Amino acid sequence: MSDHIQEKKHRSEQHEVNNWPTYNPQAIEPKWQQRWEKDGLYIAHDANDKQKYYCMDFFPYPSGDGLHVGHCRNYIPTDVLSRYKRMQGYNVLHPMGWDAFGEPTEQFAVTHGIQPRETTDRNTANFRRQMTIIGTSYDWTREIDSSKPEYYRWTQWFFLLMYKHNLVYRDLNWQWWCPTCQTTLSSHEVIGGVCWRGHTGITKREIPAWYFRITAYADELLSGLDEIDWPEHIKMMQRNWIGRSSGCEIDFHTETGESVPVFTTRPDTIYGVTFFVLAPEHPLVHKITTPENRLEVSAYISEAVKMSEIDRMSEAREKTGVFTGGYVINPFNDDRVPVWIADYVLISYGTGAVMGVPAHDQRDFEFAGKYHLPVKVVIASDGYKGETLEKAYTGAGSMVNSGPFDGLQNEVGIDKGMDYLEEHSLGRRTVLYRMRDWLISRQRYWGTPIPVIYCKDCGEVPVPEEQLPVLLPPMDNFLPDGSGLSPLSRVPEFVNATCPKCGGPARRETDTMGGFACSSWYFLRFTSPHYDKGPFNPATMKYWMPVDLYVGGAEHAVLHLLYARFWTKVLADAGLLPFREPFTKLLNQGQLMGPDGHRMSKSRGNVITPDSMVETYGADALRIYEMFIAPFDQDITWSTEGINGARRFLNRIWTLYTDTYNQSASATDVDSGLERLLHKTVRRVSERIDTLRFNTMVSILMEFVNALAEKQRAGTWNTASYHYALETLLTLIAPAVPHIAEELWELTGHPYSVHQQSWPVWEDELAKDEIVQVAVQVDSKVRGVIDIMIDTSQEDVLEQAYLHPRVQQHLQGRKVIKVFYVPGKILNIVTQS
Ligand code: ANZ
Ligand code: ZN
Repeated sequence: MSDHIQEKKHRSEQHEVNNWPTYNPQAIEPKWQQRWEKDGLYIAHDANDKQKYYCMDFFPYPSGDGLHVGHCRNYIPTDVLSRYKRMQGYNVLHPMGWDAFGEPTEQFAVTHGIQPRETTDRNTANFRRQMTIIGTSYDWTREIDSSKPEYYRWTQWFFLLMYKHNLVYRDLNWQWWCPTCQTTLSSHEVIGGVCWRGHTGITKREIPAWYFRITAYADELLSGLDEIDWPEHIKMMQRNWIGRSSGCEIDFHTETGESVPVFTTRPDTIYGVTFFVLAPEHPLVHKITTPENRLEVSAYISEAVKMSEIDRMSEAREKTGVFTGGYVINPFNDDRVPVWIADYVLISYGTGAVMGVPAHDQRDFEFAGKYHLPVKVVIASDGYKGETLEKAYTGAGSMVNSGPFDGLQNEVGIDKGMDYLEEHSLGRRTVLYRMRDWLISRQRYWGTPIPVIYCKDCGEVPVPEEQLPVLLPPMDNFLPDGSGLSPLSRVPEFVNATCPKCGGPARRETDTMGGFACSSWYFLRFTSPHYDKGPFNPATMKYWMPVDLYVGGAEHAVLHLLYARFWTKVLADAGLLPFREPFTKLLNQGQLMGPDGHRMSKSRGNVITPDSMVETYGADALRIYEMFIAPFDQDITWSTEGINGARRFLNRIWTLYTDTYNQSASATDVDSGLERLLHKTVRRVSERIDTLRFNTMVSILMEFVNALAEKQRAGTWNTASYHYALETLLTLIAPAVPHIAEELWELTGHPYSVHQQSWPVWEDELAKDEIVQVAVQVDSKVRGVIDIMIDTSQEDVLEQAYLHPRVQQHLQGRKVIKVFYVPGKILNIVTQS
């Protein structure tokens, strides 16, 4: 410790001597930010001869609360990558915009009693300011706002395009309805029985609404997943969401000869059918129900329709149902099978009817158990001797009690059964999807008006392209009034229109599109944000697209990320795009929790803003800290203690230059050890950025800085190699800590700007190294693992260990009394017990 103080004293004396300024991020950061903006340093130029790199963050809702440091975990690393790519000679497109339409923005306006236009402008300005003070290098000349007419005009244009291709339609249907939002929701927005905004009490309403026919692309949305570099869990969620199921329909018949098909994936179990179940909403229910069962059946139906599908599908819930009194005939063996209704059968899936096979389907097994229906085993496992089943047997086995199929392996029987069906016209092979069409209508004000007109004589007429945009009219009171109609229906000047076909009086559609329509194509708009002859300029689109790296939160796995893929495929089929997947590589950043370990939120009072961190520690410290605390995709808890360490690291860089730079510029000696270290460091930093491992990028920089400081202490610094290393260091840190790098670049007499320098290259021969992982223990328990170079000193290993958040956490409030280091293996920090 006392060494430390002495060193500090020594340095402060030095810079009095040198008259070198002290490190003052609050002064230098805004200065450089303004300069970069003024010089247009980050403007992306279309179609030049450089290779392009399109690096995009999810565009945010410009919420009124502004950004917290959690959001920066997305923006900082992509900024580092963009800066690095620019230095490598790429033409980088790194844009930002605002997902401004939609319920969140509108809700904020309601709460604060301000017009959404005004709150949107205010909030986006604040977001932009916050993004600027953390040193991001967005090309602000390409800023887009999905709620501006010059943008939503094209969202409407795409709607018309889909209309032309029969990919959008209007339908009267039972819809999810959120009584709090007072709007219909797409089934994609109903998660775990609550609306995506977190409201409970959602119900169903019969309402006409507009749908995008996303199911037409189900197969390609599945197969396309194999071509893209996305996190496996996101792909899995999309696969499950699409839910492809291949099976067959088997036609059962009522005793009066009406056909009632069922969907099944298991035709091999057809001889095990002992009952038949219709969804309560099935149209045949009324016909088949006998008079004596009618009362009970009606009572059951009225309860069942109130329940959400999620609840109805829940495996844990006790199965219930009622007998209709009717029967159907099994086409394979002419068995007479009783027909029940039960809420575990959904009307929206398959045919809304199920053949009950209690021996081999667990839901059917529970149902049969409850209502004393027979269980007939038709698939026998090895060694099965006719025992009573404890639960459904769902495994493989040989077919028994199955007429001509007896003795077949059941997997073979599935296929044979389907062949038999088709040969005897008893049914057909089919493929089903869980995914439904995408409901786009919202009965809310703050969204893109749906460009359709209704005429008494001509019916539904799309607004002609030349009449776009259909402008959202200003409204004083834009709240829903409980009628279930969009607030726009209260604006006569909006509603009353002229029929584009016959010129007669007509009525405008008053629903708006949900916000996910706006975000389904915005990545295309960034390639020519001011273009007005189409949604995008085909030439610049071709140059920039597809997006090379797309980074955002995992919560959009099946909403935005599926819709954007769908639009891309539609546009490709319309001949507008030469590719079919918009985002080549996708990454989800980890979440940054508040200091209390919870998600940051205003209501919890655990929000840390970039503003306060920049004010206290500087943007560069914030950047370094956010990258260092954890791997990019890992959740982690904020610690203000940690950002102190980041700030000290920057001080250390600063003093490297304070103490030695230019004191002997003419040195010619070569320090071959240092040269090797430099080449290694360049290689390792490059590799880390390439693979988005920003946390270890920082530790490598720290090691290098320590090595240089060590030379300083030892007095072995005055070599040509050392001076060269100091110069190179500034280019190496420029992407991560752009301000301090620029300031030191200038102070050391280099021409502006460090960000326009080429990224340093390494020589393979010099850059060989060996990285080892050291387990860090606190009182002999492993609390973390850090990557270090084999020859790192104990002191440096310890320093890195202290920066590890879990280690930090376990050292909190404890006094370190001893440290043991087994080089390259284990570091044990012993505290006072
Ligand atoms: C008979 C059977 C026997 C079934 C057996 C399964 C096992 P996936 O794979 O998810 O597509 N099913 C069909 N339509 C349904 C509906 N509308 N509501 C609830 N369940 C429905 O599931 C297909 C299986 O789900 C179908 O195959 C059917 O039950 C049931 F040993 O038919 B099975
Ligand atoms: Zn008309």
